[in-house]
Amino acid sequence: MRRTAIVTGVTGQDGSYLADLLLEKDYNVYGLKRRTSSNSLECAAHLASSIEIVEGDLADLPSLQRLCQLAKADEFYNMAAQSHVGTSFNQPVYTAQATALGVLNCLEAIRHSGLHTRFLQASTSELFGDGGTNRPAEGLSLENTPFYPRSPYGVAKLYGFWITKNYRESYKMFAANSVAFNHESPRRGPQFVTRKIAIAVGKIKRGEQDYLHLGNIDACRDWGHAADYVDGMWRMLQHGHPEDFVLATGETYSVKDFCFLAFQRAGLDYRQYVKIDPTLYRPAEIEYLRGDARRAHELLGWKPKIEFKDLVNEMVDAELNRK
Ligand code: GDR
Repeated sequence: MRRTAIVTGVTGQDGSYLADLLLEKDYNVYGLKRRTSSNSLECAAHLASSIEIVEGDLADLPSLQRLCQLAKADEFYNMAAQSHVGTSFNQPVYTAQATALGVLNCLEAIRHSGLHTRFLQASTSELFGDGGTNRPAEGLSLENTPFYPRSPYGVAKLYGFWITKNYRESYKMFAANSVAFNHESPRRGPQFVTRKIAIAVGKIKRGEQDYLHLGNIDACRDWGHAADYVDGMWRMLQHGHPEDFVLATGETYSVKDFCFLAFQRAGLDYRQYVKIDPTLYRPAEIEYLRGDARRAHELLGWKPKIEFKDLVNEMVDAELNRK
């Protein structure tokens, strides 16, 4: 029988890649979309005729309850959030409502639906902060790293992580957290650093922009491709029992490394174009992230396929080809 899935945040990068994957696997997909005045489908524009788009909001429990009753889904993926770390310092209350309480609303909607819908919470490496002073050599993992979030976003995600675990233990729900390190693509929102760099390379190459202003370019991230990460999330809901898994590449690069490769792809030297703007520094920063996803590899057979350099090239090429 054809399986059915609900994807919140379907108009974003992760939600749209996940919907692509589920359609390939012949699922019926219901995508939750927040009402906005522009009414744009953003990353989900190509999905308009192949999935059911339903308007609703993570902060509005009745809209989630209606969606659960309508879809009678086998799987529910919560990919929606206020997901920009920098913004969370300026909008901490909204971030808590969407990114923390939104998870509780999803779980409550499923619990009271009477259905056995499996739940995936898109959690994050931001739970770890920078891993503390004794950063493990093999990378950060749920087994070896205490949580120490460094932003209102990270703190909100921490609530989402624990409430998912709590509902799993309290109500025997199949509910799992994917603790994903940074994952990027040409569909990444323009305010995140990788896409901001890629867009700037395209504009500078076309003569539409002179400089790129960035904050902390020494920050290091474990960057993978979003298409690989949604596959990991799907595998988590096919697993024999609900568990939380880290998804990461195990490699780390600085923002400066990203700039070097991105500008090089366009035949440019980043040092001539990148300017540091101190106002883009965050009140609290995570300097270094590298994950250890060996458990996902061993138990789910998951490994990221797309390498860092290929990710940078794909993102820059998409911008260079933009008219
Ligand atoms: P991050 O992603 O905070 O790691 O969270 P982001 O791309 O915003 O920042 C990465 C690093 O780059 C530094 N940086 C800048 N960042 C932005 N956005 N803009 C700049 O101009 C800039 N200059 C330097 C940042 O300080 C940071 O160190 C992402 C989000 O997708 C989260 O939702 C997700 O949970 C985590 O990844 C895993």
